[in-house]
Amino acid sequence: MSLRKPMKIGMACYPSVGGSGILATSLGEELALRGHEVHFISYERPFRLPPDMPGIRFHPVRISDYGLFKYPDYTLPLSVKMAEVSREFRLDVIHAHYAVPHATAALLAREMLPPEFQPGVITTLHGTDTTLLGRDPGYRPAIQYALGRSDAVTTVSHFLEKETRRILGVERPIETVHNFFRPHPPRRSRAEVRASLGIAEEVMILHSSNLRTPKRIDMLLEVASRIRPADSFRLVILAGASFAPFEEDVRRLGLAERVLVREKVLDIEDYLQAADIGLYTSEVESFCLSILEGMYFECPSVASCVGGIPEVVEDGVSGSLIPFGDLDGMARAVERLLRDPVRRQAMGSAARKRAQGRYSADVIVPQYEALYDRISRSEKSASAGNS
Ligand code: GMT
Repeated sequence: MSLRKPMKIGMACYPSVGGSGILATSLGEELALRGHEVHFISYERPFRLPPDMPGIRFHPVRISDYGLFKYPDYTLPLSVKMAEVSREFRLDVIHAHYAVPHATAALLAREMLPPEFQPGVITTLHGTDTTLLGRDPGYRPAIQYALGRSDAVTTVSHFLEKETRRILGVERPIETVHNFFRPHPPRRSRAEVRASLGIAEEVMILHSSNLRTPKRIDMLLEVASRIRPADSFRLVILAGASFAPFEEDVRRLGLAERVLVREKVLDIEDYLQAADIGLYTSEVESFCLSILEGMYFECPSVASCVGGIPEVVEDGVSGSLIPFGDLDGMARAVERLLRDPVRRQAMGSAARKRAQGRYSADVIVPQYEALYDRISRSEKSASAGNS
């Protein structure tokens, strides 16, 4: 329970497997545990949101498929739902995770409401909303508008803050609030999980992602094919999307015996505790929540030294960072950890210490609470001034 006054918070996010939705879901859970009322607004229930949790409500956005529309529209029904929920539950703030379309929809929702029902709008940028869509002329002006009009803008790393200023030319204050993780207790033991995967003595290397282009799954498999001895490890891929497009690469690289794939896994903690080394070959990454998740279970990662990853991992202490694209360098870094369980353990415990000290829910969630508090107070005084 938090010492702060309970607030009513609208949480808009993607419900599917992806860092922004996962972070928003964990934040909602944490806020509910601290006594706040959290209203998730999305086209589906976020996949990691526990059912029937006190303090959490889910409001689905219904999308109509009118024959007139070649492409169904989501932004308008989303903003109408946000306005409805704001009015009915008197939301203090709407927290939009990922600029498109959540931040623009939240601003539109606010415009639809009379002053006394208008919530504050906080936008959290997660990554590709800046690094990819921020460069797309079809989205850029809408993102710039949304960032300019939000009451507060946060980014999940200092790297993303700088990129947002550089790519989108934003001059307003941006606050970095890093991602966090609080593991749920695993349901099975490490031995049970490894047995279920058919892993005996081999070292278990874990990769967990939505397999999107920036994750460079081609490079992940290439690195795996260069690790020696080849029979010393198994690579377990927790795939947030279909792995089918990569099956051919697995065969071509002779990895059929080495790679195990599990799609859309919910009990990630089971796998995290069973893993020995994480492997991440991303070309861009604003934070990389999956690395942090592993760190909690004393699993050090070998990762590309890109984006916000150096804010998460201290190279040589809590993991190994290798220049992007140096596939041999990555394979050698994995081999060093494969060969040396003592080093692996030392890095694993440093990783856990760093994760708990800097990126725990207890460190990060109060930063969001303070922000909501600040924004809802300034909103209230602004609407009192208007009436
Ligand atoms: O998949 C998503 O939900 C968003 C995705 C993205 O592409 O923006 O992930 C980002 O958000 C995560 C949570 O904040 C970060 O851990 C990821 O590093 C980040 N991905 C990229 O920057 C590529």
